[in-house]
Amino acid sequence: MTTTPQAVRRASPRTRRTVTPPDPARPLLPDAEPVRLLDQRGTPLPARTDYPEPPVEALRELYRRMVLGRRFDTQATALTKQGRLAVYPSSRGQEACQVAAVLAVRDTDWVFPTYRESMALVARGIDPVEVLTLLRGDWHCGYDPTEVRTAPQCTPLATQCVHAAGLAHGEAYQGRDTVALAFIGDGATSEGDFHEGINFAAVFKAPVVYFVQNNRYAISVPLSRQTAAPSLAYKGVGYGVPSEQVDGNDPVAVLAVLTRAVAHARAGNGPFLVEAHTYRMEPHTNADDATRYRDGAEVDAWRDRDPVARLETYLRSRGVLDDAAVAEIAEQAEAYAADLRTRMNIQPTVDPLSLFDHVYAQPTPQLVEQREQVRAELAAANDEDGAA
Ligand SMILES: Cc1ncc(C[n+]2csc(CCOP(=O)(O)OP(=O)(O)O)c2C)c(N)n1
Ligand SMILES: [Mg+2]
Repeated sequence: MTTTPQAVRRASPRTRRTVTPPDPARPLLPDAEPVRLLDQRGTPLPARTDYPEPPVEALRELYRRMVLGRRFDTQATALTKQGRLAVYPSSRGQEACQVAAVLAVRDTDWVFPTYRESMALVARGIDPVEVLTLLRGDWHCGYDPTEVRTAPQCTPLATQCVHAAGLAHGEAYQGRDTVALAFIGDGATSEGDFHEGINFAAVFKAPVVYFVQNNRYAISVPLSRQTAAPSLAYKGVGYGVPSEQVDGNDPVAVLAVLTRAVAHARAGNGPFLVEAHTYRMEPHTNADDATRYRDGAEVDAWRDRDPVARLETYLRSRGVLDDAAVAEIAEQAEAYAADLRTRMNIQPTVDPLSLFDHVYAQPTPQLVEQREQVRAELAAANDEDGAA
């Protein structure tokens, strides 16, 4: 029965009811606690219907790529010490995020990484030497972004959030069901481009998953100096974007949450934001000294939540991983690192003028002028060498 204003007026105070409209923000809100499917030791927690556990074969593959990813990461750090790599931002400790994220998307989807995501890129199957080309300083990007559907790693913070929104919108506009996965750090969520990108994606229902790896620091700036928000996941809600928070050191939960976020975006429901709570075990890059701003006890506490050990314990308890399988995967990781070492020890020949290629589809007049300047300087230097 519809209640007319007259009916309300006639009703006695005892029968009058106030109808509270449903809260439109409710379906967007993250869980109060990060989603967790394994405890710190790798023991399964009660199953959840909203985040079903991924198939066990997917978890085994996740483990294998996390072990390879960690070995790649250690090798890359060693290459900086040998002078083979200019700089390397390690993602040790963030393996669950790096690997589960790329396993949650298809090869036909697009990934938008930052400088931190070298491990994610190798987990996506990109040649590790091509991944490290940027960090060696040889080229803007070592792989062909269109071939591997992975944008170049972004160093200007948060710019990838805008690129991802544009690409996802364009793909949807052309009738394709491509999803864009944009990685971003905790600190970079303070940048304007994050807000502009997520707002655009929300308004145009662009299929983007914004994946915030909250590793608690932006170089030396701790999260408490970065934001007063109760969780970075709430930053999506203000833009009308459903958001979730997850234990970023629980590989099973990260894969489950991202799988649902990707399905949400692919089904035409617009963007989704996931915040993963994790920790950067190494300094910001090899050029940073983290002991100047954080305490060893804090690092040790996170060592106890190691994502690789946690998944290994779980898979062993499920009977799908044993000593022989662990040893075989470790051997694969050693062979992978040895091959990377050998190939990174070959000094490449880089044409300095190639610096100007592929910056814009059509070079700007300034770029043409700069290129000519460099060409003339190189020619003059060559003449001097010849005359000497
Ligand atoms: C627009 C811009 N401002 C500042 C910097 C310098 N910078 C490089 S990394 C970084 C910290 C970013 O921290 P976070 O987003 O948490 O990512 P993380 O490095 O922890 O993965 C800063 C300030 C930059 N690269 N771009
Ligand atoms: Mg950070």
